[in-house]
Amino acid sequence: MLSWFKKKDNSPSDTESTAEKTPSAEHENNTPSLKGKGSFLAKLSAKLDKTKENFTYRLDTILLGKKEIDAALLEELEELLVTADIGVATTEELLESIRRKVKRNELSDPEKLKDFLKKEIRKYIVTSEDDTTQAMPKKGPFVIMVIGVNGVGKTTTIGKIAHKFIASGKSVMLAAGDTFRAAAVSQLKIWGERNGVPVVAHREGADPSSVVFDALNSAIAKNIDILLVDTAGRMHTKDNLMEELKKIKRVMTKKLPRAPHETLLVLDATTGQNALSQARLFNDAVNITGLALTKLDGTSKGGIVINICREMNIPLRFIGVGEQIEDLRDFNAEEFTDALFTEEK
Ligand SMILES: Nc1nc2c(ncn2[C@@H]2O[C@H](COP(=O)(O)OP(=O)(O)OP(=O)(O)O)[C@@H](O)[C@H]2O)c(=O)[nH]1
Ligand SMILES: [Mg+2]
Repeated sequence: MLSWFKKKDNSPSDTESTAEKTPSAEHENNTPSLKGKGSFLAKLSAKLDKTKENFTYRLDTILLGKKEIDAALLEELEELLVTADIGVATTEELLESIRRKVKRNELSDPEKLKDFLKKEIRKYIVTSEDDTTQAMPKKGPFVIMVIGVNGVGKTTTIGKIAHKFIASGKSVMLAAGDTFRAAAVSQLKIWGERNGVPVVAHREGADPSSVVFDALNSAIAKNIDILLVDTAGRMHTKDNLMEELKKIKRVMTKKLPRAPHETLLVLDATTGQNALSQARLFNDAVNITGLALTKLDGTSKGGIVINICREMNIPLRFIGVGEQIEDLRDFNAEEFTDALFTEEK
């Protein structure tokens, strides 16, 4: 879990590598045991079922019984890729590389086409995978500010991330920076109770920056490892929202110069292309360092993963595959494509 903590540290001098501190529980999903890996994959594959119905199994139907890769087949493939929300540009590129291979006689068997697609799709995702490093600061908590429009799953994702950190032995605190609705604070408090972690909250309508400032002070005083900051997804206007987020960041910096160490944008996979426009909008306003894509279990448009990785040069950290506390996965290109292309139904 939390793969970006495992990567080698080459960050500036006030950080240190946590590689040695990473508890073994974090490696549970990377064990070489085929059996373990198999069931892990099978579970992910089952969660992606709607996308598989719409993409993988339809791809099988298109390829079934075909003798050659001709224009008609490529047309069907094009429609399939576009409807799976892989994106027009990505679809065109994929088709172009298939045509090139076919022309050079390097690809003629429709059965091999599936493998080729899988490899190409993985390449898109891998190239966008993170090689920047994030590590625990020497002083103060590692601060993760979670942003996104309303309803995408910010608060739920915070609850799930807290669970992952707790499982790996880290101490966690939550900050209720969404003061726009009273219910937002109580929802975060429920996640706090579920995880057994403290929640710093003020009352509805309070200044989110002051909540976050208090939370930072408290986290530093209590030697907390990870501070997760919830934010509002809705303000009176979009500009208000962006200004609010910028202000929260500014206030944090006053207390901890490098905070937030991660600005995590949560996107809802069921909104398809809309997720991409949100990513651009937020990134223009506040510099996003990581993405979480939720509700992949509820959509047939899981191809959006490929689209987002290709279009946004921001690492996809997590995918949400359900409403339960354990339904958050570290995103891994290989696992994802394996799960997407596994045969079992
Ligand atoms: N199926 C599914 N549902 C999810 C997932 N992540 C979140 N949800 C659900 O999405 C709904 C909205 O989640 P919240 O966490 O309240 O979203 P939010 O972004 O905090 O919303 P606001 O606070 O209103 O801005 C809830 O019903 C969650 O249970 C996921 O990965 N899969
Ligand atoms: Mg919320």
